[in-house]
Amino acid sequence: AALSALSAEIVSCRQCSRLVEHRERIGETKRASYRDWDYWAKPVPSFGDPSAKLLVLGLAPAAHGGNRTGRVFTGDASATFLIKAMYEAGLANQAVSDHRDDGLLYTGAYVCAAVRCVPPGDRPTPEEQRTCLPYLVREISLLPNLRVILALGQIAFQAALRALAAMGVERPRAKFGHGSVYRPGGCYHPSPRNTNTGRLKMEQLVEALKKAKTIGEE
Ligand code: DU
Repeated sequence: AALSALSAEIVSCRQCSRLVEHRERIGETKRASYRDWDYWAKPVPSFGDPSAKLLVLGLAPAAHGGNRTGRVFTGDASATFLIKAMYEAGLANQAVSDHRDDGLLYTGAYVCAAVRCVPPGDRPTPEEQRTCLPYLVREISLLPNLRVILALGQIAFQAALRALAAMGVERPRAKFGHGSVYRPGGCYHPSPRNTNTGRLKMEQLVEALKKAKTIGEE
């Protein structure tokens, strides 16, 4: 209930005027070409298993991915790649996801993004990242079983470290150490600029997810 109240609050957020304008402009210009769609054009809430041990953290919604569907990592090339890997790693009940009511369920994983609105050029400003961070801190606090955060890309990784620092988790370790509560890990973002260039292969993402899942269960 607290998680869904937080999601509702996130969805109605209008703090970053540049992002509000951008997400709504995309909605206005694209609604015509997605006539059958209820084009989202709002902040995108997180999605997944509230008892998750693993948090998969992306950068921000994509213009015609999450910003269109209303569900994080759904409906674009990055999402297609990630969902397949989630399925292969035993974290998702299906290998494809293209709209927000397609029956997808994550088990043991919760998926969110460091910034909740689509940013111009996929690049949120440092101020936008700072403004959005408290949502991540609160969301992490509402996941009682969380142990591992797998950050997809550098911005997500920084957000994870900052969120943990804000929660008073000192110098979170990348390797297991006595007393560490959360473990942050990184992986290249599954965007076409990494997956089409061979920088991130499907088996590497599946491996990173499986490893994070195993660590969470230790
Ligand atoms: O309605 P709800 O139980 O708050 O779940 C919202 C949304 O989260 C649901 O459409 C599926 C997803 N979800 C999940 O992926 N895995 C779970 O274990 C529970 C919910």
